Amino acid sequence: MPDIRPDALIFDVDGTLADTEEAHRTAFNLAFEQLDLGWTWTRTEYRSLLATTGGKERIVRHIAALDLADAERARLLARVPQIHAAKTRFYSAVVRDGAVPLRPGVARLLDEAQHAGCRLAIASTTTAINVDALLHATLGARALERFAVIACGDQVAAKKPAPDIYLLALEHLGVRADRTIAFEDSLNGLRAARAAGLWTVITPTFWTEDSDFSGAGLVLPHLGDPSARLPDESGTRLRHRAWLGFDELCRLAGQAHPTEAAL
Ligand code: XBP
Ligand code: MG
Repeated sequence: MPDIRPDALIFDVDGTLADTEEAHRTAFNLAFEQLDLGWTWTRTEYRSLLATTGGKERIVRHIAALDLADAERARLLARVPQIHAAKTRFYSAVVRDGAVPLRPGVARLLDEAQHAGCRLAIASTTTAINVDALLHATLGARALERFAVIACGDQVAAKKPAPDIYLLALEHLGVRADRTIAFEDSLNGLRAARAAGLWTVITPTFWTEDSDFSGAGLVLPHLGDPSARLPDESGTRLRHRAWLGFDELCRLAGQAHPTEAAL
């Protein structure tokens, strides 16, 4: 099968570019404390809450589960934007200070893809503030210029697992889904990318690893690097390479689309 080069790679942010959810969880709890809400999300609770994409939507789900009088519930629901804005201030400050690194292999694959003339894009549920903070902290002052499209947060009403954010990214890129590859970490993200027609690489984290990723094109613990080599069984899937290189990615994606017309 000839290697057929994708026109673009679309990356999810939280859990894919960087393992950010512990920082999000900490930021939520700092905001709850600052606003005297008396809430604390444990790791176990947060892992369950992550089935709901979107921080505001997650807070709404938490309020819905509380035993409250209607008036109190309505009062809290009216405060969700304020609570989420406080959380975003805590989160973006920590990320901007460099507290959350990119996952193994992300910087390397971004470089390889761009060197091969492949465009890069983002499709994330988190806010633009958070995306900017992470990209600047991890890829430098000109990071945003490397991404042809950054689709994120409330640019779409229907968040993942709906395909909307990926369809928006594809539209703004002006590329076909079958010539584009998605990178995700979660089941919601996989469903969104697959519903948009994209062959998808999954790199789960602690927060998402228990999901059934059937339908993914490739599932790896991470993308790998010379300094963070993949365990052998992953290497087997990559013809015993210890990391996912751009050429190998093209080979595997090309196998998934046997016709020349597609990827
Ligand atoms: C993951 C999400 C986000 C983050 C929290 O986004 O669902 O809601 O958990 O960020 P991604 P916000 O699509 O990048 O995996 O509080 O800004 O929503
Ligand atoms: Mg994610």
